[in-house]
Amino acid sequence: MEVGIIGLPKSGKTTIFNAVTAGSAIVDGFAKSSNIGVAKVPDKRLLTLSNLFNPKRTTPAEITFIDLPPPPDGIGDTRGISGEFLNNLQAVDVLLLVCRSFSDPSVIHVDDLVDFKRDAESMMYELIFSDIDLVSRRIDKLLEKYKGASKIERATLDKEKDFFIRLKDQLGSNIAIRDQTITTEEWKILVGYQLLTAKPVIAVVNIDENQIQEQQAMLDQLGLFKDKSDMGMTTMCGKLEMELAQMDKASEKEFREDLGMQQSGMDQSIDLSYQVGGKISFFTVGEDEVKAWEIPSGISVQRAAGKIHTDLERGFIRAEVIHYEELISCSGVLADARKKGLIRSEGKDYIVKDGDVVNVLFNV
Ligand SMILES: Nc1nc2c(ncn2[C@@H]2O[C@H](COP(=O)(O)OP(=O)(O)OP(=O)(O)O)[C@@H](O)[C@H]2O)c(=O)[nH]1
Ligand SMILES: [Mg+2]
Repeated sequence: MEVGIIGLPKSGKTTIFNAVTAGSAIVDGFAKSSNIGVAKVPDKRLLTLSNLFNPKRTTPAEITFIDLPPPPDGIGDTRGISGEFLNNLQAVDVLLLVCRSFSDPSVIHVDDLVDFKRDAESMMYELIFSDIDLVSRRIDKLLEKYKGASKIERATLDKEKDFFIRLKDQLGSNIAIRDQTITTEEWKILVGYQLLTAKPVIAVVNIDENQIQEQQAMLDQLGLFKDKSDMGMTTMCGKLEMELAQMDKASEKEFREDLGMQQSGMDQSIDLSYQVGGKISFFTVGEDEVKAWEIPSGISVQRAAGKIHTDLERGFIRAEVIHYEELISCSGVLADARKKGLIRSEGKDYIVKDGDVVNVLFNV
């Protein structure tokens, strides 16, 4: 899964990119090219399994983060999302919107005053404008095609045109594609368009350390991101998290405890990206490796097997499945779980659940 980090110039995108990927991309000057890095999805269950199986390798699920520099003249105030920047945004699965709330006077702000709510809203408008533009272009193309079309062809074109006009009207009323009522049939038409407001979004408010106490009150102001399965929000002390992420694990732990930071803003951003992106994890266990695998929620065990190796999907026979909690109830001893009848035999259509421990039997 790919998460694209966007935001106004100097909002702290690269700083947050470094924090989530423990990277060290340069945070100075106006960025011109993207930074790409990988974050490990924090999962306590994986660590517990690793302690039980003592494997040679323990491999967490991963998310790719891309720090996307805005065009030189910036975005916001309908300066527009276009060109390469648009292509880059279209290619990601989830958008992570950085909203500046830190108030360092030495860091310029495009709009004199620091106001994370205004910035979040204006960025969300930008995404809407970009989609209106894309949809309008599609409508124009359809009208063009209409001229030389037969009566039957026109009926099909009419249907599609009406659909796009409906999308455009609602976008015009500030309703994102993800919030519009769209049938499964209609979604099929939209595949390939990569409309930006169809993508899940999480807002990360980049706060000062002295705003930690106010973080809940701040998030309450972002109603737009609340109570929706494909939206999320969190606060993060970008600069501090970046410094912590670059420390060795032991010092980092000590500092976090001193600062009273429970789940870090960094882990929350990674977790949220996973959730809003509709991802779940299943596990494979063994002496060699204990591993968490990222899959879209709702897929069959046969397709999930393909994530491990295409041979496992192609030659799939059946899967032995036990849920993490059940395996833990047997202290991770598979033989005990088997005796108790907790290891189920599942066919190809079984829908994998978050936390399933899976062993695929296959033949190629
Ligand atoms: N005080 C404070 N400064 C921050 C924080 N996050 C970023 N900065 C500073 O703000 C400046 C810009 O940060 P970047 O991470 O480069 O911001 P950006 O959005 O990537 O900037 P561009 O790519 O140039 O648009 C740097 O000097 C950072 O050190 C923060 O949480 N607190
Ligand atoms: Mg940057």
